[in-house]
This record gives sequence, structure tokens and C-alpha cells, in this order.
Amino acid sequence: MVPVTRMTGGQALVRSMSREGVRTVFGIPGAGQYEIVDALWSADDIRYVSVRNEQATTYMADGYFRASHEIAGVVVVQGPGFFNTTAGLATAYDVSSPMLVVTGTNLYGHDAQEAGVDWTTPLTKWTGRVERPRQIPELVHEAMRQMRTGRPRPVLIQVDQPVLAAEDDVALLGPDEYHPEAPGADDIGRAVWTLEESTAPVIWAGGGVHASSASESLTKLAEYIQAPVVTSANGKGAISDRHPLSMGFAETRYEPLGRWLAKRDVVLAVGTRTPFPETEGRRAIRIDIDPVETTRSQHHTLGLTGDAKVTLETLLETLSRKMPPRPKTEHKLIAELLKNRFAAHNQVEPQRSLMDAIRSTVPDDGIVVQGMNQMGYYSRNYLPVYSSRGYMTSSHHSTLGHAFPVGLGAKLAASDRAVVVLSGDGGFQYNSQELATAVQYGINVVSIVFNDNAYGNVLRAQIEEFGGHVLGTRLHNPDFVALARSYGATAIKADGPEELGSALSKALERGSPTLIEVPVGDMERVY
Ligand SMILES: Cc1ncc(C[n+]2csc(CCOP(=O)(O)OP(=O)(O)O)c2C)c(N)n1
Ligand SMILES: [Mg+2]
Repeated sequence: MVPVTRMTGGQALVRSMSREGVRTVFGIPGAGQYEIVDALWSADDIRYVSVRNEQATTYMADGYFRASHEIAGVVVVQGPGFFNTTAGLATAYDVSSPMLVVTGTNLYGHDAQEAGVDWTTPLTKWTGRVERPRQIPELVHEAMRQMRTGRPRPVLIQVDQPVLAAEDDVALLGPDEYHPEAPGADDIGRAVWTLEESTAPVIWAGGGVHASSASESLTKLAEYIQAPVVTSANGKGAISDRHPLSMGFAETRYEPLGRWLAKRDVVLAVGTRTPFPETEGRRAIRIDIDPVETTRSQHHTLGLTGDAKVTLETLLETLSRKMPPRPKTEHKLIAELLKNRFAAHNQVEPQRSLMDAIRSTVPDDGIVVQGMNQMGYYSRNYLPVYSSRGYMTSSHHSTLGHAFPVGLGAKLAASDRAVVVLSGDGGFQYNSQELATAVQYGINVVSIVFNDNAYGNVLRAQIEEFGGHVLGTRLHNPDFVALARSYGATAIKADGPEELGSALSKALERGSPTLIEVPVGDMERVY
């Protein structure tokens, strides 16, 4: 028998979150959820981080999950509080980051509610409501199950204030253990056969590799079959870019890489939805936790629905009983291709020198967050990543403004890893107010703000593609160094790669929230 205790809905919610393993909650307190915040006040094992705009809550919970695999809570007031979270929620949905969002039910105003409108559906994997405190433990438990099984994505619980305030007999539950899903033996058999037959396989790794902690298993399989590995942007670090089989980001517009990829006879795609280019006679295997991805129609593709780590391990185990490891015949060829790709004459300045300064300063296990700015775009191709969960992007969502708060969340979850955010002046100002949060909670993220006083990408498009019709892209900016200092952060201006390297190195040593402003001019773009 589960013991029954008298408590309020607010207490039932917080105690359930605590029992289910939630250790951090992001939010802004307010009417409709006082009871939750009050219960958090007496919860010793949950840290409450209040931010300056709810927009940061979901970005932070996203970074928090990606760095640690731990699920954070987000508690926001209904209506505008919730609506402020939605860019982060949509991005988290897109990059498959789960988080437990809690708000009230009157989100839309009466008309919309009466019409049965539910705007949360496209933003969440699952939504639940409760009418009585005693239903809360079961609901939180189900929310965790939704996030810990299948494709991890945000979920939402809606609880009205009267339910939070009401007392009830509540039976608290504990966490469950969830076992990773594995594909059936037949599918494994078919995949093994395809890999055995292959003479030139390539592995295409995505963010799912990080989500299932499959980096080591992927590297082992790659070594056994001697398959070079390319990654999506979010998959960077799935195999260390120091590994002789790593081919880096799958930039097919770089022609030598595109041509090389076109000649591979089997593509083994792991945890990525990337629709790699199809070539005549080529076969593909797609491993994904989400059957939506494994059953997507693509020519000659075998879909394996399951957890990436378990599936890769089963594949290797089965394969190693059937064939010996393949000889290392391609290392030289790969090294040659990469040498050219990353050679100075094939890249642009000042991006290359600035990126080199960053890479040579950030430790191998550091986390770099890519903002939607010119240095960020450049990093997708040319920043080598040496560790799993060491590089974070907003993937297909291309969310300007996410980088700084994602970095804050990542640093909270992984305080022993250096976290460096690549921002532009435009993107940084979406959430610059969270410098206050960083200082208040001692979140020692280093933000590099590349300042061209413009929404530079868009400005360039206006100049190059729209006959110089410049509108809305030149920016009046604050003095970033003074702004950051006024919040109590450390701030410095760095002119050029050398100063950037030394400022970054000092910032990482010092370990305080830091902003480094790097003035830049117009930038060229390749890809
Ligand atoms: C939420 C959102 N709004 C708008 C855009 C369109 N957008 C993409 S990049 C960009 C400009 C970014 O400016 P900045 O951060 O200064 O970087 P820069 O391009 O100057 O390097 C804009 C407006 C977007 N991707 N996301
Ligand atoms: Mg800019």
C-alpha cells in the first residue's frame, strides 16, 4: 500500500517532481502558482532559478538536458508567462530535448478555450491536466514516462490555482526504470547483412547519438567496419574530431566531400533525420528511436526503430560473430580530404583565425553553443568537436536568441565543463537580461559577442541579393562591456584572434560570468 498523506496540490506537485528526479526548476513566480513556489521554498533537493523573461526558461531547460541528460522543470504563469516560453519550447521539440512544463489552464482567453483550441499540441509530446491534487503524482509519473521513453520531447502539465491550493489525500509515487527499446532480431539481421556486403560504408551521426549516450558505441562500430563518420550539426562530437575516421560536419556543398559521399555504397544513419542525398544503387540503414523517422519513405532504406546505443551495440555484437574487423585502408585518403577542406585557402577570414583561437583555448570536453550568427554558422563546418554533448545548436529551427540561455542551462547542469557561447550582437540582445540571472546564481558561462552592429547575415543578403535595399538590419547597440559590467559580470573587449584567445583563457580560468565583445566588420560567407 502506498501511504496516503494530507497535502496541498502545490505540495503534491513539487514532491512528485522531486521523487521523479527533477532537481532544477526554472521560472518566474506569479499569480496562479504561488502554491508551487511556496512548496519549492521548502524543497531542499530542488533548486529554483528565477529568470528575467520566461523565454529563457525553456532554453535553459533545453541546455540543461543536453548537457546532462537530466530533466528540468519549468513553472510559469498561465497565458503570457506560458506564451513567452514558446520559442524555447518549439526549439526543444525540434532538437528532442524533454522538459516538464507546468502552468495553469486558462491560456487562451475564454473564446479560444470554448472553441477547444489547444496551442500546446504542436509544441509538446504530451499534455495532461488535473482536477484534484490526488491525481497529481500519477500525472507527473506519466509525464516522466513520456519523456524517458520514445523520442524525448517537452511535456506540459496544466493545473489550475484552486487545485494547487486545495488539500487532499495524496499517495506519492516513485520513479520507474525505463529500458531502452531495441529493434527486432530480424531487422538487426538484415542490417548486419547489409553492412557485411558493403565495401564502402559511411556513418551519418545526429543528435540522437548524444541523447542516448551512444558516442562510444558508435566509435567502436565505426572502427570495426572502418566506416568514416560524418555528422549533422547537432551530431558534432558523436565521434571525436581527433579520430582518424571522423570526417566532420556533412557539408555536402563542399564538393570533394559531396562527391566522396556519393560514392559510398551504404549509409548508416544514426539518430538523425537528415535526408541524405540518394544515389543510384546505394542502400541505407536508419537507426532512430522515433518510428516516424524510420518509416519515412526513402529509397532502399532499412529502418531500425530503437535506442541508438543498444542498437549499435547489438549490431556490433552480431556483426563481430560473422566477420573479422575490416582493415584500415582509408585513413590516408580521409586525412588528405580533410587537409584540403580545412586548409587556410579554402576558408574565410577573420572567421578562421577567430575560430582557431577559440578551439585552441576551450578544453576538449568544453561545450560550445552555436548562435545563429556568422561565427556560429562558420563553426558548424570548421569547429572541431572532441566530446559528446560538446556542441549545441538550434538545429532546423534556427532560433536566434537561444544560445546564451541554452549555455546557462548547460552550465548549471555541467558545472565542471567550460561553456562558451558564440553570439552575435543581434542574437545576444534577445536574452541579454539573463546576465542578471548568470550573476545572481553564479552561472559561469563565457559569452563571446561578435559585434558588427548589424543583423549581419540578413544585411549581407539585402546587399548581395536585393540590390542593396538595406532595411531594419543596421543596429544601434549598447556598449556591451558596460552593459555586462552593470549587471556585475566580468566584461572585456578583444580585438582580433590573439586578444580573443587570451581573454577567453583568462575568463575560463577565472570562472565568473563573462562577456567578451569582439568587434567585427562585414563578413563573407561560404555555404
Ligand atoms: C527568432 C528568429 N528571428 C529572426 C531570425 C532571422 N535571423 C537569422 S540570423 C539573423 C541576424 C543575426 O544577427 P547577429 O546575431 O548580430 O549575427 P550576425 O549575423 O550579425 O553575425 C536574423 C535576424 C531567426 N533566425 N530567428
Ligand atoms: Mg551582428
